Amino acid sequence: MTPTITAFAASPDRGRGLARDMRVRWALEEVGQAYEVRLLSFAEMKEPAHLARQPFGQIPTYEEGDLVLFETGAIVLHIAEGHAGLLPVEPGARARAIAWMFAAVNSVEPVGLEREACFFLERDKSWYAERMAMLAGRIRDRLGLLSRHLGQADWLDGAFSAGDLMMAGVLFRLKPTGLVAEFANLAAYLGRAAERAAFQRAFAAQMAVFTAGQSGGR
Ligand code: GTB
Repeated sequence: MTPTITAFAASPDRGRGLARDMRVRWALEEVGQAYEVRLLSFAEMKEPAHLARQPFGQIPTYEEGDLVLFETGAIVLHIAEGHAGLLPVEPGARARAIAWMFAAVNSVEPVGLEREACFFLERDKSWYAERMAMLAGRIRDRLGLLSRHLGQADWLDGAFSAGDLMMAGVLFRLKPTGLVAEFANLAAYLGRAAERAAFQRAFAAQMAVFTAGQSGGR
């Protein structure tokens, strides 16, 4: 059964691959699973039909027959559990790969989101510059420890896994801050992830939505 995901009809990132449907598209591409996309306007995201899929009125969601899922991490885990290629078979390595998925969204993404919220919502405050510097410091601390763990390895724990997919997804969104580039091994890690053919296909697919929107078609 071909799953359907939801994505922004008009992503504010203008096709830069920063919205979270990118991670789901990438996971589906990694495992070779075709998918369909339901594009939603911001108004449609808050309507009952979408709130039934995603209680917070956000994208992405994932539908496969009767199963409706939200939360990127849960969706990527479901995809990884249903197909070979994104999770190791050995139970210990599999559990560690899942731990890295959680680390991406629980230990690294939140510091980036705090900075983003400050950037978008608190620019008019007298303490803006000071807070931004403090939040950049927090990101730097997290990335420094991640960099220390990665060392000279290609991936976080053995072969590329859903843990790397989620971590690279988080780092990709942090890239415009310039903070990832401060850590050469993390910049190279992200480069390796983005060079993967599946990433490239996912990126092109979300960019095509933006391009179609620009030309008036869909
Ligand atoms: N925890 C949820 C998950 O992981 O699935 C979070 C989902 C989420 O934040 N979705 C965002 C959304 O629907 C899109 S990805 N926002 C609309 C709303 O809340 O009303 C976040 C995002 C949005 C825009 C950019 N951008 O333009 O650069 C980047 C990332």
